[in-house]
Amino acid sequence: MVPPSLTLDQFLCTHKPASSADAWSLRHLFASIGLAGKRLAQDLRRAGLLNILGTTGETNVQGEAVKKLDQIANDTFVESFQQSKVVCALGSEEMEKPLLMPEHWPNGPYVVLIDPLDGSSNTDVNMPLGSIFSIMTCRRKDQPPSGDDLVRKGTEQIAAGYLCYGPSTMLVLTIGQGVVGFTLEPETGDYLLSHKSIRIPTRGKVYAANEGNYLKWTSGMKQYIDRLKVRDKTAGRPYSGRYSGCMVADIHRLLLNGGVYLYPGEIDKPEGKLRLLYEANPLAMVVEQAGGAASTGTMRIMDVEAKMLHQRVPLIIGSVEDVQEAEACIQGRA
Ligand code: AFP
Repeated sequence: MVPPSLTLDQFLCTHKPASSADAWSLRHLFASIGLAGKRLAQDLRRAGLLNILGTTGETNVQGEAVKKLDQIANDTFVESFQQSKVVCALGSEEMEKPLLMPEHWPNGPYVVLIDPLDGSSNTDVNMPLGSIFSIMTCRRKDQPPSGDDLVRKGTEQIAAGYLCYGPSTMLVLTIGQGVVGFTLEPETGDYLLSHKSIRIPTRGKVYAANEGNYLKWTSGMKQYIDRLKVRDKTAGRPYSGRYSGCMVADIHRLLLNGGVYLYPGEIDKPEGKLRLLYEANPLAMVVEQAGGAASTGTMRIMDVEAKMLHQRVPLIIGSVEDVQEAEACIQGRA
């Protein structure tokens, strides 16, 4: 008889985080992330029936039209973290300013950054979506959190991960001891351990990039993408293009099969589109913990100095050899 899979909570009871984080409060934090994910997955499954497609008519701090589901996702996570009482500061793609909860401090030591709904352009067309989270602890033990507690290097993360809303809902996470994946069992509402130790292959056969931006790219970036299309049996080329509009779904594919996702800087916009603190840093921690790499094209993502809550950064992420090759082209060394 197949032994039953561990639940998320059982896993966190039996696996100590690499950091000194308190296991009880970390379980509580992940339970609140899991709960928000379940509620969101339920809404997404019935979105077309609930009048929650389309936009709210507002524009967010990124200058993007806010989708109703963006707002619902943000509210769902905020509510879950407030109920958990273990989060004392929260930053979100959908909130211009951080949400400080000093009433939860010091017993609630966690500082969390989220992209509540990744891939918003997919909401109304029933395509994959995701939620991304980055977890740190309050820097100072002697004073309640401030906004600065959120704006820190990726190397200060103690845990990170994402929810992927695809044919099944998955929660993929790291607590600094490798990467694991849980699949949501809709019947019982449990997250069950389905991927015990995710290791990304050192090289892949797939690339994910919005080639509609090709003419805006630097010559090094163009050279790299052109190279992936040239037949070369030994290097397993040409690579296949797979770009879903949802970075979480694209990176989930790479984690399991290898390859590279690229949202590079552009000649007129060298910082690119993606946000450092709640998109690039958490996915970089997950991919590195799985044996992969994450770069700006010239430096490691998690070493990037954090200066602003909604700071943007170019992102090249995936299999080590693919990222190194992209860096070599971008830096004119290839
Ligand atoms: P949204 O969540 O604002 O749709 O952005 C999604 C995303 O951050 C990432 O998930 C996609 O890979 C990328 O941006 C899509 O951007 P383009 O539409 O410019 O290709």
